Amino acid sequence: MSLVPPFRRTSGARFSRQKAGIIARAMHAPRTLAAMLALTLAASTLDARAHAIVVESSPRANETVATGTREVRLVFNSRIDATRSRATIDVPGRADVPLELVADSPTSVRATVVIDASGPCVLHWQVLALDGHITRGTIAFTAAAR
Ligand SMILES: [Cu+2]
Repeated sequence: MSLVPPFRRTSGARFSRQKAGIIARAMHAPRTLAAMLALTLAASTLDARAHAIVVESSPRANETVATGTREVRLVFNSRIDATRSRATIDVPGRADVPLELVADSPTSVRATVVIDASGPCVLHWQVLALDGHITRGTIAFTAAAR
């Protein structure tokens, strides 16, 4: 210990402080980026969860159902305000038929529709999620006389 010249110790200590500083700086940027990315992902996940997205429907997209009186049901991934949600349906011969939505559960609504003829149908839905965001979408299906 006493044999090591003082300048050697000093320069050695300086070198390692410098080296440590470079490593710390080099690691700081990726850590910050990773943290920001993690926050962004967390925020977008929360946001996606808060928005109402259809997770189950009847009819299902591209399904073929029998003509007649059918029940339409939409299940969402989050709670919705059924009173501020709307749906219309295009059925063969009639377009934009308003549906009377009934709250089925805090996350689902249902309605009854009469489909008189065979052909393509499109259900248009618009719901208000409890986070205040409105989402909308369509579900296309086919009606066939049996
Ligand atoms: Cu939302």
